[in-house]
Amino acid sequence: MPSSKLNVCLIGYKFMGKAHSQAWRTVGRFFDLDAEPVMKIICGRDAAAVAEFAERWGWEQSSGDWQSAVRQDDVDLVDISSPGSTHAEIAIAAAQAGKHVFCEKPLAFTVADSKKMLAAVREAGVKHMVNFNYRRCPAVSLARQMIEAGEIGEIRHMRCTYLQDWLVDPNFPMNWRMRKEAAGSGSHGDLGAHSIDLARFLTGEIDEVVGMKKTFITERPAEGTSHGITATAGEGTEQVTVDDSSVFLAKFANGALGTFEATRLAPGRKNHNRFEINGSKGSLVWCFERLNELDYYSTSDPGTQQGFRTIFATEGAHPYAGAWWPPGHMLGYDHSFSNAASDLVQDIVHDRPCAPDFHDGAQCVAVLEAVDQSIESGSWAQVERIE
Ligand code: SOE
Repeated sequence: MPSSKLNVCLIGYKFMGKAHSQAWRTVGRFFDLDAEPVMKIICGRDAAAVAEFAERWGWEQSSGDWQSAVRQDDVDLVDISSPGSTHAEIAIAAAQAGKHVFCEKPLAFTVADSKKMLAAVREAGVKHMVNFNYRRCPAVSLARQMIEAGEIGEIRHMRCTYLQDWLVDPNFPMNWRMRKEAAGSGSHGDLGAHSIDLARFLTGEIDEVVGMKKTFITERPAEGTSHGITATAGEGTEQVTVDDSSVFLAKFANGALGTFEATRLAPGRKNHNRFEINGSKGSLVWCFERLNELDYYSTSDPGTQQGFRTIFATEGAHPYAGAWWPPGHMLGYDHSFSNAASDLVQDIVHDRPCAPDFHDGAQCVAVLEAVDQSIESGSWAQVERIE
């Protein structure tokens, strides 16, 4: 066990709170880290519920008061897993208290808030990371290595689709993810943000966009209880204030063309986060529903043998995979969170920049916002470059 410790304060104890708790529970056991993450304190609005969660998941303390918790002397890192509407206030308070900050996506709802968050972490000189977890699926990290090595040549197209179906049923009740004030937007910010991050990670910066969004089911049964993406109905109905579906076209700075589609209304698609990249020498295809596989087509294969091959990214040589199970023993959703936690701890200990950091988070918000501007104006919109 390493001699130094990194005390974590987690905010949020629902779906993302669980995913982050699982990461903090496992990361130090599978990875050789130079500091031991300690599950110091977890915060949530409902003090009784969060106390129960702390007991179940092994957090040392729990609290209903995040403002005090993020300032505790025995906290080194604040991990924000609460809804998007809370990110800016918590991240800025944590940075001002001198704590490193890990934040769920999207970083914020507006470029203006993202810039304030970026300024706060820069001013405080603390480490900052946004949890775009899909970057850390081994097959996706491998795709990046292959692109950097020139395996598919010059990129011409990137096709991103992020499709889910949990809102197909018009009787699925409201939860915070369908309220603009809590979620910022619907499929656009929740799912599109992931695709934009993968696009920036693999293909590069986006210069211009034009898009459209639609809410097909405008009213739903009111919320009774909700957890993650499940909910029970209460009395009456409530107006949906975010988009169900969003699509946009993009021009990348390197000349590539992009298409993006995000929806929660695609029957049969559960967590269909997929990209296809076509380059001058080959193509790469990945989909979260088969997250361990990366499909690769190379124009340099002999003519008689050309075709997509499936790389199973579960060998020790593949990014992150070696830290887990013997070859072929498959990783899942939760591993991407642990992989991120591992990089974050090592970046903090060794004083290295994190990726994706708040600058990446802000640049992603700039793309989301430019799409909204294009919808308002009915024409292409320039994406602001964040300093
Ligand atoms: C719900 O649509 C959700 O949980 C997103 O909020 C996550 O970011 C995504 O990874 C899976 O789907």
